[in-house]
Amino acid sequence: MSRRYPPVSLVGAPTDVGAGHRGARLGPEALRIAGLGEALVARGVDVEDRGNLDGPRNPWQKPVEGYRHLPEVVEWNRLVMEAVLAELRGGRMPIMLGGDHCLGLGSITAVARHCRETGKQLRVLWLDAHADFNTSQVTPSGNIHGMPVACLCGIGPRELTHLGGDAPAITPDVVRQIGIRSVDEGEKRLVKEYGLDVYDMRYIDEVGMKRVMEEALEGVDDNTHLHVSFDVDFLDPSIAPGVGTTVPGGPNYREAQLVMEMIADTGRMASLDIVELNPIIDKRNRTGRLAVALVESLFGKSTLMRD
Ligand code: 4U7
Ligand code: MN
Ligand code: MN
Ligand code: MN
Repeated sequence: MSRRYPPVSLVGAPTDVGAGHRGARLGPEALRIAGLGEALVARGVDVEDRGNLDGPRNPWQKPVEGYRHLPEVVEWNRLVMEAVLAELRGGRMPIMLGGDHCLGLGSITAVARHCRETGKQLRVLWLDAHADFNTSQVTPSGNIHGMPVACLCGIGPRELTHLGGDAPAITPDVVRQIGIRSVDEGEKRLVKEYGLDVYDMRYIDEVGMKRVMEEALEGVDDNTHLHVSFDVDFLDPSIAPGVGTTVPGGPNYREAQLVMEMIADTGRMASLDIVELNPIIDKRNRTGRLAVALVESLFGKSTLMRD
């Protein structure tokens, strides 16, 4: 156990307002019950659990003009943005426990602002089966958890693109998307147009996860703030069934573990989202426990040979 980690704050955001299935609101509790806090303490990390943010309930309505629950999504993201920014300014590493992935918008908006304030270079690793780059015009569902990357890059409703004041919060060149295997037709065009750096499953199969991670982490240096946005549906559904939108053909346990270990090796991870865990669909919180095991790897848990 060589590396020292900054103090961590767990920030629960129990909502599924951005999703098409209900249940991701139980994600924070499922992660706690799977022992997330205890696992970090066992790694020698100073952990504060801030409890859960308290946002609007899920009204469970149909989309309006291409967005489902836009006012509620805005409100939850404001809360997340403020909470994450407060932790960063206090010198702590926020771990945002979702909740659905629309919350990545608030979290990364805060991180980007903090990077501007402190002169850090931002790198976002987006681990996901999906590109989350839809807009109201092209979305097949109206679910805003399919839109946060687009909103961060300045495409989307003003309330979301301007969450942190100025837009865009980030430029596409800071993002590396890994594990992608489900991109909608219109979304595909936008991903290409904006030049997102996508390591899809075909590329992972062809060159292997080690090289993918080397490429995705290239240029990360001592002045880099590395943000990891971990959508649990990144993982293959055979090992992680407890998510709302499973897509077959994802990374297996060993590949996922290598991703986390290689991130840990950089020593630069400074904020993390764990999102889309849906214990309602799960079996005995198996997916929550897997997520915790992978977070242990993110915090340097390794075999005897590497310690
Ligand atoms: B997640 C989808 F159509 N693309 O927009 C959409 F396939 O945060 C899924 O990555 C979005 O889990 C999934 O509704 C959002 C769909
Ligand atoms: Mn996602
Ligand atoms: Mn996803
Ligand atoms: Mn999902």
